[in-house]
Amino acid sequence: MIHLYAAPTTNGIRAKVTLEECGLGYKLHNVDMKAGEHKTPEYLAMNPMGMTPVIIDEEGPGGEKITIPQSIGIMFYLAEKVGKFIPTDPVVRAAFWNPMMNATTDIGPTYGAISFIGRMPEPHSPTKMAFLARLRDNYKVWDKFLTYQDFCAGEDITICDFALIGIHLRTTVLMPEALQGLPNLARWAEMMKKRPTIQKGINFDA
Ligand SMILES: N[C@@H](CCC(=O)N[C@@H](CS)C(=O)NCC(=O)O)C(=O)O
Repeated sequence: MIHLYAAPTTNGIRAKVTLEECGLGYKLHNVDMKAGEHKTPEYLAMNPMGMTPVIIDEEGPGGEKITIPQSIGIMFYLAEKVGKFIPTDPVVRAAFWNPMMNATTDIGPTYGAISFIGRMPEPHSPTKMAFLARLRDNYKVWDKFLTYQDFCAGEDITICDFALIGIHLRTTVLMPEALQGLPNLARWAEMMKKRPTIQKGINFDA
C-alpha cells in the first residue's frame, strides 16, 4: 500500500495524478494546510521541510518501507516502479528533459511565486505582474510545442503531462489571464481532463 499525504495544490495534484495513471493502489491522507497539519511533529518526521506532498510506500525497493517527499521525486519513483511514462529511447529521453524541467522548475515555481505574493497581507503588485508575464511567456511556448505534438514531451504521455496538468488547472482557477488565447494548450488540457485517471487524480474528495 502507498500512502499519499497531500493537498489539492499543483504539487499534490501531480503526485495523485501519477498514482492514478500508474494504476497503483493508494490511500489519500488529505493534509489540511490551513490548519498547519504539514507542520506537526508527526508530519515533519516524514518531511522535515514541512511541505506537501509526501508518499510512503510500504512495499518499496527490497520490500522495505520508503518515505519520499518532493513531487518530482515522487513522479519518477512511481513511474519507474511501473516502468511507464518516462521515455527509454535515448533520443526521445534527451528531448524529454527540456519540457520536463520547464514544467517542474520554471513554470511550477513561477506559479508558486504568484500564488505566494497573492497570499501576502500587502501583495506587491509590480512583482506579481512581472511573474505573471513570465508565466504567460512560458505558456506561450507550450502553446507552440503543442501545435506539433500531442503530449508535453512528444507523441507519448509522460510524467511531464502529469506535472503540468495540475499547474494548468490551478492557473485556470487563480490566474486565467495567463492562459488566454492559447488554443493548443487548451486543447491538450481538455484532452487530459477526459482521461478517467486524470479525473480521479484531481479529485481530493474521494
Ligand atoms: N519542491 C517541493 C515543493 C513542495 C511545496 O512547495 N509544497 C507546498 C504546497 S504545493 C507546501 O507544502 N507549502 C507549504 C509551505 O510552504 O509551508 C515539491 O515539488 O514537492
